[in-house]
Amino acid sequence: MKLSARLSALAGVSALVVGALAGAAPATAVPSTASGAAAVTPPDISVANVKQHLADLQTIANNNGGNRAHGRTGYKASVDFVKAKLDAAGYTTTLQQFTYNGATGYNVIADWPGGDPNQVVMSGSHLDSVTAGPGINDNGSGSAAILETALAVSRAQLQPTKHIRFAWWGAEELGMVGSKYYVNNLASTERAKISDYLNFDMIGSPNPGYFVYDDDPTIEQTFKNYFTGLGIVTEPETEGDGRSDHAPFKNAGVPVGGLFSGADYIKTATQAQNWGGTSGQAFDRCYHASCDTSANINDTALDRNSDAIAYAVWNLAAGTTTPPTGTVFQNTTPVAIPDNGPAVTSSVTVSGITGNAPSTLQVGVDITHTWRGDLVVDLIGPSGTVYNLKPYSSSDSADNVKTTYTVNASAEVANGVWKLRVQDKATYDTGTLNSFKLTFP
Ligand code: DTR
Ligand code: ZN
Ligand code: ZN
Repeated sequence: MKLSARLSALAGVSALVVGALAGAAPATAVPSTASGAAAVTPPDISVANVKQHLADLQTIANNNGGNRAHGRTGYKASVDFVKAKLDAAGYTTTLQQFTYNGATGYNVIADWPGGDPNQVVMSGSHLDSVTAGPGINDNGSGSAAILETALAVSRAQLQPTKHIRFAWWGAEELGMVGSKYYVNNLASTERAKISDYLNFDMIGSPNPGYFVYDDDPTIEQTFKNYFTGLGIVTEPETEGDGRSDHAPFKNAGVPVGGLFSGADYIKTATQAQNWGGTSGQAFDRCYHASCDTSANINDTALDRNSDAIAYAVWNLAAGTTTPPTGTVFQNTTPVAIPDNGPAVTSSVTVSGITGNAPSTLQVGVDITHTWRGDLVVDLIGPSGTVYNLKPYSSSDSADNVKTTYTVNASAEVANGVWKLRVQDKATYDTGTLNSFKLTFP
């Protein structure tokens, strides 16, 4: 561990030094600064993060016979992938099972705790592909975008007025089987609580259009406001009304809306003038084909539509971003991570917290690394209990680990020395543990 002069760096921070480990860098505690409700500023959704989810879904298809279709192993792997991320982010998740064509299907339902249970803003995307291919635009794109939006809600620790729910539907490609199952099995009292259902099916088409469903006027206007702000014209979605998972909701009387970047219809000359791309060609020439891979995505469309989703969720749920009300302990001394070498640690000393650690301990990790799959990251509590935050994954070639994990540390006394342990388990890439932060809510 590098123990170089970091005190000068800390001097500029108006933080209280509460603990210094013998022989380790000081940890700082930033006291709570509750300041009331903040303005509703939707976050900019990182298209890089959305694309990483798409790369992961592509890998799942590659490892499971080339698709993620209902009843195939690639579908269940997609479900497990999405659910694990949501669980780690603090969502209450439910796997809803159904049977279709003799195979078990799954919907993933994720509820963000809080908000008025009688007013639910729900966003959904189908997670299944056709059997012909990996289904990255149809519908990895919607699935990845709402996943990243859900993670952004968690990062903001949003305390919305309305309750926020997300859903990933099974077997849409076989006739909206999963979403119909959900709606049919929802008590009418529960159905009546859904004030908005937003659907995202194909939002990164390679020759994109910007289509807004013209169903509920408020939802439609919300999306239009976003695109108007970007100076982008939109058109009402006409490529087959009722051809996706919003249909069962609409039929049950739920206000619906959504975004769509086009499937196998042909882009007109006027549309190409407005949106760029190629007229006389389909919005998605790989629609339902084996070439619907991670190469079949227009990054700009994916980026704009992802931001539009967050804009709509934030505005329709009238969120207020929670000011940081917790107590923060952090260590900002950089620690080099040796290549394929021994584990390194960064420590903070927690004091002044009564009783056990929370079930929602926030563990902020900031690591720069050129191949993060090499890294195993663990939190070690004062008792010595190890909480794995990130496993080794040879295939995850993305850079960096810059995220906040939620850890159930309620079996552990809060006060004491907590460590973040990082080990690089493979050769070629190295990096630095830049900071380690614990937030006690
Ligand atoms: N349901 C689609 C594709 C699709 C076709 N038209 C629309 C309109 C609105 C949303 C989606 C679609 C599929 O999964 O194949
Ligand atoms: Zn689709
Ligand atoms: Zn489809």
